[in-house]
Amino acid sequence: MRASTHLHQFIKDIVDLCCPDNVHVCSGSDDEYDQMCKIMEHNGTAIRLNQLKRQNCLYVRTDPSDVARVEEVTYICSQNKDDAGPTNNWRDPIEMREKILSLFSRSMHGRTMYVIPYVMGPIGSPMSKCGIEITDSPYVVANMKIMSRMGREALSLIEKGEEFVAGVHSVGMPINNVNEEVPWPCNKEKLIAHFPESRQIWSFGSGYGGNALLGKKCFALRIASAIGRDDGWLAEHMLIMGVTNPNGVTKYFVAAFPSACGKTNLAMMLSTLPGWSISCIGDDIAWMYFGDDGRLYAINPENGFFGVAPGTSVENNPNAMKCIEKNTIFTNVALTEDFDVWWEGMTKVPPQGLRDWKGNAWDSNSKSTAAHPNSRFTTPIRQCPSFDKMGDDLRGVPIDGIIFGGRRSTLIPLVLESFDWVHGVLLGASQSSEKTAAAVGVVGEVRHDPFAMLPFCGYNMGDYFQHWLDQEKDGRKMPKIFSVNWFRKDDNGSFIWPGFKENVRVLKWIFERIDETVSANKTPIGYLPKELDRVGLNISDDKLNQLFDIDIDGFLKNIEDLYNYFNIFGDKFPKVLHQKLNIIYFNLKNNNLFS
Ligand code: GTP
Ligand code: SPV
Ligand code: MN
Repeated sequence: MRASTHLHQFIKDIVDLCCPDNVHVCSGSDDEYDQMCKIMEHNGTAIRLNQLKRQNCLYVRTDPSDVARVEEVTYICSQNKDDAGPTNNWRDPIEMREKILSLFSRSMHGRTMYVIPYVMGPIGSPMSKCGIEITDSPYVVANMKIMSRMGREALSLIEKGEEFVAGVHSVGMPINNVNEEVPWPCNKEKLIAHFPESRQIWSFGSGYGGNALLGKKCFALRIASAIGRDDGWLAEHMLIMGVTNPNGVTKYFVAAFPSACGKTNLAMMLSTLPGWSISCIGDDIAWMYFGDDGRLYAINPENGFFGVAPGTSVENNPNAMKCIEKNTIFTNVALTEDFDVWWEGMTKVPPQGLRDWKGNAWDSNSKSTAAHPNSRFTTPIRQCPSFDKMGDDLRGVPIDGIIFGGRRSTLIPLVLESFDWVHGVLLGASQSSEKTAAAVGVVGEVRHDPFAMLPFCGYNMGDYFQHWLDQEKDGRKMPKIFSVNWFRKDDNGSFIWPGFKENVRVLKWIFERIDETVSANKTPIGYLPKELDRVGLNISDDKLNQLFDIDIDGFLKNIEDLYNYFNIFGDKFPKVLHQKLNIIYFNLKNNNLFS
């Protein structure tokens, strides 16, 4: 959509459709944020936490039925079915519009409709983009204030004629003679529809996370990936981090891991290696483009973290613990007697007198967890002690390394370097991971999740693979591509690799491979380290070898499964990726273990 006349028409159309009692155009001010908090406290949505322990923090419990992204009812409504591809749910845009009109009709009755103008990306960056989210949820307003550049500046850009992505969100529970206000209004029926051609998003029935904060997955990944396809850039489910060596040289990496597979933890980690340090630009989404100098640049479109709470501790992620000391919204964690928060993994021993995420008294013998496994914190990025000032750079940061990862208890080595760009793209396309609680469904099942974008690619994933291949051009300095897996388990089911801050040892190897200062073993599946820096780390040779063990039969089976999987893309699956896979299969089969 373009220009302010469209904005006013858009607002009027939604008022006519949804029939709210009031309209509030958000300024993004701190007073307005306070007002949203007060409304949530008044409605029982939120509790204010202990001011001495968590300054200006809110505690929120959702309805137990509304705790994660709903992939089954997420739709890409492109004109042609083929443009959504085999990995997305597709609906005809005209049919979907009818459905939307019926769902949203009077859906905001009895509520205030908030108009949220926001920018994804640093204001003034040529890469940044504007959005409008219309919502009937004060929880969404408060979260969007933390997660995006929200308010007056965004509005004035749009009023000056900037295009914007239009999003409409309703919790789907009008207040009338049937419904009274409840702490967490939502609807049993949920629907998240994207119109990539007209750049619109409609979300109904859920108030939670990626379902409701439309700037995040809906805009910055699904719609933006389609814009990126058209305009030659990439919108990715990736963290952005800086790694600085003892000589003071900084390189920037991006890393794509599926939901709840370690992006936030890696992005914010503290290094255990003397002289090495890590800085954070973003923890979830990267928008990337090749600059005139032939280098790949990345910006973080977001302005906050919507991070997984369980597992976060002073030990594992001290920077995250610092972030969430103030100005943070906690959703579906446990509540302590003195109005502080707790979750599994925060401390070894849970405090007495906890209330669980459903509000019930909880005891540590209980089979259920005190915090929901997908409980989260929303916190401003600038509160991260390792926030890198380059995060505000209008051009973005130059990327030297791209990392793909997943949660795999077997097979996939701790780290591996691709032979070349095409092989790197194949590594991305081949990603699979054990399912986590971030989406509704069975946890633990291994599923294919190419580029960690399975739930987030707004167009045909076959075209998406080709779009990645097309990035390689003469005159461009292609980043090296790596794969990592922190989650390999031993026969007892324990993680072999300590992970978290020790991951810096892997980052060091990656850094030095890019610098060409460290050698590697060439194997049929890629380059593996000859050795990792183990100074100060207590891990046996045997364990380390397990992390790099190539199970040939296992890999052959894995590749056979990949052939089947890639078939779903038909002619859209790029031939060069197939050829690359054939070579790897052949070399494994013939035991060509090279060097
Ligand atoms: P989304 O926000 O859903 O996209 O997730 P994410 O990729 O940012 O995942 P996050 O860093 O929040 O980690 C999710 C879970 O994985 C947490 O419970 C972490 O404790 C755990 N985790 C993260 N890094 C490691 C690691 O290196 N080793 C192990 N064993 N667990 C890890
Ligand atoms: C994810 O699931 O990858 C998230 C959380 O980052 S949500 O914003 O809910 O999608
Ligand atoms: Mn994510």
